[in-house]
Amino acid sequence: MHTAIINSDKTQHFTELEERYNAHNYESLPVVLTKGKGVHVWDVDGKKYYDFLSAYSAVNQGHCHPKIIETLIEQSQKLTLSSRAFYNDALGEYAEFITKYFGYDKVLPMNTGVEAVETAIKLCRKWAYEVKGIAENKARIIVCANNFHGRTTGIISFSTDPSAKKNYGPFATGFEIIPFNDLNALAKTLTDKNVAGFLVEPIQGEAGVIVPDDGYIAKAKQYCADANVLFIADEIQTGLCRTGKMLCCDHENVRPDILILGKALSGGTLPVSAVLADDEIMLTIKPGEHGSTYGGNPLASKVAITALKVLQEENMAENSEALGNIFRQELQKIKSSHITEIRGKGLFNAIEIKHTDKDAAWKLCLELKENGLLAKPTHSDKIRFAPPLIITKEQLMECMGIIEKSLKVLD
Ligand code: IF1
Repeated sequence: MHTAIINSDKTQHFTELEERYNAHNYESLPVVLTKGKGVHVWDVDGKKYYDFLSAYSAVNQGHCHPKIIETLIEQSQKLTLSSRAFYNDALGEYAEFITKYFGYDKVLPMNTGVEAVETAIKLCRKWAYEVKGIAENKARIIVCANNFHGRTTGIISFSTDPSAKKNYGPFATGFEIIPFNDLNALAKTLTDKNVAGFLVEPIQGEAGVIVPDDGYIAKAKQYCADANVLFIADEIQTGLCRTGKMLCCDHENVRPDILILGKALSGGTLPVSAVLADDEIMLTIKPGEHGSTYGGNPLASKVAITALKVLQEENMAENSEALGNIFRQELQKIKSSHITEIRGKGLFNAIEIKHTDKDAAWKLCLELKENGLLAKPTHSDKIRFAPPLIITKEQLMECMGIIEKSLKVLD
């Protein structure tokens, strides 16, 4: 546990309330937020911050985007949930919209990201047995070391992070872990005829924004195609313009066999996730075999349409690409001996901190907070910088000043 000086009664009240009654499954930065608009959030004392986490890329469109909120309010006064026991007049419209938007035959709607990953795994296995012809229970799915795909018992079964797994076993089988960004390792595992799919984040987020070599995604896709293995892209965090293209796979003109989306699919208003695939894969799941009470609800359906529309209307991919380049250039110019690496694509970036104090990244985040910018350390020595994609160049330059000033705390 890190300690921090809390110098406001309100902050103390709300942090204590959470600590007293809420499970201790997070170590939050000591700031209590009450309002968000665009690239900014405000704490309970009225202090304004730039949000450089964007709720882990769920608010790519900016906090409380007016069009998304308008849709949310409008639909919430009409029909929020029908269950899939009946049809509703929003899901079909959404399904048509999102499948045409990304170019797939079908969508399977879920809620959280991890549910969508679970769905993709089930789809992949069904396809393996019913289309590819793998013998029952023999299908294997290849994943990468240092992956992050969520927190269910199924998904953590193939995590390599001890803190995600310890004392949560026994674990599910049928997964093989290979190093990320290693085409030889992939080629080797693909010789096994029981391999059904390769599940990968095009850039590893939780691992610290690990960008693979140029060509890795395209070649991995090609190797999978040659081996009749499904290429499954977890774009929950990298998708929806975060990395400077609509999908991170677009950087290499790769169309995944199964595409997984979440987070910004609702612009941060409610949990909405989706799995996209063509009929050969999607129609292997039959009525009654998979679903979710809230999946495909009318409120989520309408909100997701608007959330996707505004990404395009406001050119968020282009802005992410352009400002991401500026961000990394400007960061290079700040000559801090404590930054050992700057990496990223679009507005999905991270720095690595080297310091004798192992709490340096945490301390830097506290200083950034003091100076009006919120970011969160990961793995103790990395900080992710991922502002909403509507940030302007002027705002970004102001943030560079905050970062430069804050880095002095480490001198
Ligand atoms: C937490 C990380 C970010 C994801 C990818 C699936 C999911 C996620 C690629 C699951 C979720 C979140 C979850 C959040 C922290 C966060 C995170 F550091 F853990 F990895 F963003 F970088 N696939 N990522 O990134 O989606 O079920 O949460 O909707 O605290 O666990 P979910």
